[in-house]
Amino acid sequence: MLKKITVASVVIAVIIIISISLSLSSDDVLPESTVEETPSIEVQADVIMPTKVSRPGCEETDKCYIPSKITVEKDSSVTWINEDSAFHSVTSGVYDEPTGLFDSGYMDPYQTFSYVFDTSGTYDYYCTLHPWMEGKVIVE
Ligand SMILES: [Cu+2]
Repeated sequence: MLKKITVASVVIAVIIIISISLSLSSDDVLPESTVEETPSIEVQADVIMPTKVSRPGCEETDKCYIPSKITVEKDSSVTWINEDSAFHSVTSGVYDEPTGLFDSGYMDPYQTFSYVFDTSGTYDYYCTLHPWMEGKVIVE
């Protein structure tokens, strides 16, 4: 009985030592990455790509980009942020027919993309990876 308890406490001690050393080593890595990522968290985005839009369904409630339609004044910039865990893009035009005006390329999670609209008009955009993701910028 006593031997079992001793073995068990040795196992627990080893687990504790391993978890402490793991948390110490991850603490060593954290400060650097935290410093670099802080600015992007403070970015105020105008349009959000929310979670789970990489699967169809968001188009039914028009929430693949939130808001899916945004109106700005001429010479204003619009900033998008990818809050999903999957890649997305902000690409001018409609699916398979990009206009070439702007294209974010594949955006990593929490990456942002901005574009300044210097001409009035209505600009459709979409995600090159997910055909159901569509949005619109209206420039007045
Ligand atoms: Cu997408």
